[in-house]
Amino acid sequence: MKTSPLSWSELENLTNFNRDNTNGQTNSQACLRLFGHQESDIRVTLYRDNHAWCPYCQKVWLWLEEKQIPYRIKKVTMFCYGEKERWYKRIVPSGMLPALELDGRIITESDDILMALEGTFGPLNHSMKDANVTPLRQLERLLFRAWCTWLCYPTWSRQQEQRNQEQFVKVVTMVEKVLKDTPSPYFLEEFGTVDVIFTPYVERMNASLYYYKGYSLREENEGLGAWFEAMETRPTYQGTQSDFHTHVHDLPPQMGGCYANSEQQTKINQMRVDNGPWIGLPDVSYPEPEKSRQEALQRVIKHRQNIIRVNPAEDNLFDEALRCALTNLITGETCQPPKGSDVGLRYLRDRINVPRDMSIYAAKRLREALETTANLVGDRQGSPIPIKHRRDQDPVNFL
Ligand SMILES: N[C@@H](CCC(=O)N[C@@H](CS)C(=O)NCC(=O)O)C(=O)O
Repeated sequence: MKTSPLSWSELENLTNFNRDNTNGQTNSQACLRLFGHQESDIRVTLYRDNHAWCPYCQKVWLWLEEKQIPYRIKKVTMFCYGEKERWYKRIVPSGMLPALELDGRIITESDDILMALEGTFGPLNHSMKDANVTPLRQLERLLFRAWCTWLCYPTWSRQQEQRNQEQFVKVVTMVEKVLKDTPSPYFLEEFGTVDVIFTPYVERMNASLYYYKGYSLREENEGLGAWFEAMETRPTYQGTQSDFHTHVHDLPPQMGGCYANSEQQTKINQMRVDNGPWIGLPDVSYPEPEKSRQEALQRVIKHRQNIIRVNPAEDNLFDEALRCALTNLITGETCQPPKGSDVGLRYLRDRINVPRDMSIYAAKRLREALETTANLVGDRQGSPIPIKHRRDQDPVNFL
């Protein structure tokens, strides 16, 4: 059944998504995390990137959340999507992220940050220097290098592509053996530092290899599959977790390029990640939270003026089209958008970021509603997502 678009105030009445960003579950929007402490107890400030794209920042972020250390968050722009803040360059002249201020002292390099944190607050179950941890940290770097070699360099022959894949799979087999030899789904006998260290890049490997190489890391490897599932039982991980769509399009400018192979499976996976359906992709396996649609609605309502302003479509036209999509999102009814709005709807569909804007299921539902609504008026795509930079995501437009 087709319906007419709800007004902004009607839409507002249909969401009561509410989260205490400061003391509640891990989330990307908070600038202060207290875990029930007083602000005066804070000894730590984490400088991380605005969009939660930086893997080294995710490592420190996850550690702080797991240990429930009260901290402030200051968000900084990465070179690939905007201008580095001058105030940050005064603190860290290279502009590199993450950085941490601990009792007034600035520390850079994520491993040094974790070591300083554990020196002050105690280790996250295992110390970075533990004899069992050191070889696993080396294994993580080995896996990282094999992934980069496969993903980030063009190949000139099928054999070369195959060799790079085999080299990666060889290291994955070593990872699988470690996971199999422990009594828990984690890297050691219980969750700890090592899992935090593996998380950012294994998450990015899972996304990028699915999309660029037709290879599903999580589904093809039992140990890693079980590890992902165990990680997803942790609200800390859920709060920092990104999705396939976000990663496959944030990685190319950060990595200096991601190169697709010519497998049929790669084409199928690319279609699916870009055009949906997004529910059911192997980027998440915990059950969908009840309020995912409400979360998506609440987040769009909050930023609607900027969302409409940056959209290439004319403001009034896009305002109506967006309300059509949101009406579909929250009521399930299809709602005919104005002619010519397919481009604008798909432009937004392609620029929802997880977890920056909303959590993983909320984003999937919002993309689905935008696509369903766009499909009622046409099949034109939004302007292509750039691969050399992501200035289309400059946060100054959302201040
Ligand atoms: N070895 C460093 C690497 C940090 C790093 O490469 N950070 C990147 C982001 S992932 C960065 O800040 N690049 C500058 C920028 O993108 O603005 C660490 O472990 O902290």
